[in-house]
Amino acid sequence: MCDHGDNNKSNHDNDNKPVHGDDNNAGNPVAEAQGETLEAGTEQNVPGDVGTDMTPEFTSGEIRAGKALFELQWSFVKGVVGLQHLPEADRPEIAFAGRSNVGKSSLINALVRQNALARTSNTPGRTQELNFFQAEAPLYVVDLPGYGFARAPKEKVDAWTKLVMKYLRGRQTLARVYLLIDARHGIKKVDLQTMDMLNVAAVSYQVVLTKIDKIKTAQCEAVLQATAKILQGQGAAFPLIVETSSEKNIGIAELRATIANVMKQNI
Ligand SMILES: Nc1nc2c(ncn2[C@@H]2O[C@H](COP(=O)(O)OP(=O)(O)OP(=O)(O)O)[C@@H](O)[C@H]2O)c(=O)[nH]1
Ligand SMILES: [Mg+2]
Repeated sequence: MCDHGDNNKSNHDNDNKPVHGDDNNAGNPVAEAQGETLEAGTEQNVPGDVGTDMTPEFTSGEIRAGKALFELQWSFVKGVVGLQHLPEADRPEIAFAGRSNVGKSSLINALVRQNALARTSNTPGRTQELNFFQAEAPLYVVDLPGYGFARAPKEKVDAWTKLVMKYLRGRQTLARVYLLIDARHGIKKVDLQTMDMLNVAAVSYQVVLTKIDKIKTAQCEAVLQATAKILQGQGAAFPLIVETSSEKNIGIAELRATIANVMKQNI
């Protein structure tokens, strides 16, 4: 998937192109999202921008389930500044974590195909609350403030970093954390600290490389290998890495598919 030359818009992101296979749940996107993957083993794997050992391969059913999940109307529920304000833990949730400016909010917007559901900015420290999003599906999507450097007062950054870590450690219904890593920089010390914390708390997490449009294929392959090597020693890490570009819509269909799988496994 690192092979992302000019023509490398993800094969799976042509929203007008139906994926092959019967469409028994047509008209009911949630049922489709939950049902299609049951047959996944019988469907043909989707060819295209997958092909390293550690990048996921998906069946057309899984890709379709992901697509259906994020075709739903996603909306903002609330911004949380203290754990006492968390919404009721009545459904699985996934959260997007990572250093400030890594592209968490942009990735959520790419998933839901909306430019401004989650607020983004050039300035590190844009997201300052735990922002919850929902749709007609049993899943919360949570956009987290970034850790590391942020252009905001230190006390504020310390407070939201503490809140994020507490949330990540303690939220019962957190089904998976998507840990975003800027593909230009790879895993940094502060990411390793977060991974350690998630390992200790036994919270499942999966690494997503972001902004791969900004680097060449060889560099992307190198960071992918280096990341996979680090993940081998991490107890709670899901071993497969998703490489993405929100800007160029690369890897977004695959990420949707992993999320649909997580939702299915947790309801
Ligand atoms: N080229 C490129 N730029 C991206 C991509 N994803 C995000 N960006 C840019 O990176 C900057 C930060 O994006 P955000 O989505 O706000 O990052 P964030 O991780 O939510 O940042 P905080 O909320 O501050 O922690 C913005 O200027 C985005 O336009 C990508 O895939 N490719
Ligand atoms: Mg943000």
